[in-house]
Amino acid sequence: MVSHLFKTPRLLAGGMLLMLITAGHASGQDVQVSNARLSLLPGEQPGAGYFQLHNTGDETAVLVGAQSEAFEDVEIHMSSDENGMAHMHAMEQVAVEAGERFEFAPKGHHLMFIGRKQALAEGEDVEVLLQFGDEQRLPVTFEVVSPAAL
Ligand SMILES: [Cu+2]
Repeated sequence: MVSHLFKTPRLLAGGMLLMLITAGHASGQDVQVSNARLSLLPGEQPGAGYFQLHNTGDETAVLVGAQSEAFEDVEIHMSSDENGMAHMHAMEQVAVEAGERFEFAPKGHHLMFIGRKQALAEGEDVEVLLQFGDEQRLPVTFEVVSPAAL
């Protein structure tokens, strides 16, 4: 997490210098997304997007939203289990600290793809634009998968 802040003063100074040099660069460019897949249920039900987000930058990356031409709306959701009942609710944002990885996974955080605008089949690609708090946008290709494949 933030353990690098407590290393020797020399390393700390080096880190601060690095931060000064990279200041002005957007953290959105320092975010890598892998294993992006979109699980589609039949009919009009929304799809769920899962992926791993790796913040390789020096600043906290804050995911604030997403959009896709293939859907009317994309929301950030978090699933939870309350008294044995599965719930999910929308989240304003998800913050990933510098150097951290964050998993959007079944039963946890996910992107909810609402209002499909076009037919999508397993194996097809869906282009999604992830939006970060510093106005950066990161295009990510999600592969459509069956819920059974997760
Ligand atoms: Cu959801």
